[in-house]
Amino acid sequence: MTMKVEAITLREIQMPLVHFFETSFGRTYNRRIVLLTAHCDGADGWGECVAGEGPFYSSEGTETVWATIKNYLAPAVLGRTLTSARESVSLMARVRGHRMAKAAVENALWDVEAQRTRQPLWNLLGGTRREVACGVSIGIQESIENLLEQIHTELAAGYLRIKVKVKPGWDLNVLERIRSCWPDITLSCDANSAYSLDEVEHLRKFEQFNLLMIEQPLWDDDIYYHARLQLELQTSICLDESIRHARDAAFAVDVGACRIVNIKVGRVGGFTEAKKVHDVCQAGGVPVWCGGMLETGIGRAHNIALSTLENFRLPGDVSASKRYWKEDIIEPEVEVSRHGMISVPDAPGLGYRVRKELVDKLTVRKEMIWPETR
Ligand code: OSB
Ligand code: MG
Repeated sequence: MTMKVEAITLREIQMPLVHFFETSFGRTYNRRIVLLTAHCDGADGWGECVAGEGPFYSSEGTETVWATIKNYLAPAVLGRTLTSARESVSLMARVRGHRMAKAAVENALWDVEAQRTRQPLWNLLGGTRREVACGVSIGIQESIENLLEQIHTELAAGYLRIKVKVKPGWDLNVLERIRSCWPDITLSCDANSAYSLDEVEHLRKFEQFNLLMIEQPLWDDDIYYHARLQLELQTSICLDESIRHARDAAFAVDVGACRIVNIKVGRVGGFTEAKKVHDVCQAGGVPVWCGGMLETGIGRAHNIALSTLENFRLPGDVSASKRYWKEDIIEPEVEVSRHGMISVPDAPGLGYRVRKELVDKLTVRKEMIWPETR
């Protein structure tokens, strides 16, 4: 199998969220998402860039991703004939950082490779699970009552783990109320770096709520101080932002900075690196789960495929399309069973059909990029 990267289409689509999503770094109502199509000998592969609108979760945002793909990443792969999607990694390696932009390109090529070799993406990635376990991530709300109502709805829908966003002022009071309603549910929290090391005594108070984990309590670029904090806490720390690649994962596992890792394929720069992070964690006895970035169905399909790997042992943040979108851009939409599971599709490639007419309707800019004529 070979695939020649003949052209790449970049698009920005805009989609309003069904409900705003608030974290310790800000609130989002409308997503501005960069989608990418790799055109290779008659096969079209889809990638979704998971960068946020602005550089708040990470340094990337809709605008930087567009410019980086257009000016550097697309030219690095266009006109090349590849024997696997993995080969695109070394072609793009000259560009430092910009991992979410790289992942959009690489992951579209994995879709092409899966289609061309007539297998579902999960199988090409080396997955084994036929269904994946789902949790939900619930943002900061206008009131605790609103939050409790949402948790009630998600538990009734069957989700297996509730994660709530926390920040100073929206933490102990919130966890207290949740636990008084539901003493036994699997519960975790995500601080998105809202605390610092002088708040160890405050973080110690989280222990009473019997959390599955505390996600990214400290700085987004830190591993060492998380190790210091983990020594002080019984509750497992999970790292998200801090893990940019497999070396970070190896460091974090070695120094005991976390006992759980959140893998986001965009954050680590694509499927090739995500698989390495998975393997490093597995070898170190650290279970992983798949994070989410408010993706459309395309990113969601990629996340589902990744979650079939063996060491994805905990429920992920990958949940049903309808929690985010009035109408998703894939068919069928992602649905979650009464038991909180997504069944993994078997069709070649993504396993879902991209609704191109709807994508066109949502597109606010589009550019097709061709190989530079030399
Ligand atoms: O930290 O996991 C995070 C959303 C945007 C940015 C960062 C995060 C999140 C989520 C939402 O938690 C996960 C999802 O439902 O897609
Ligand atoms: Mg997180």
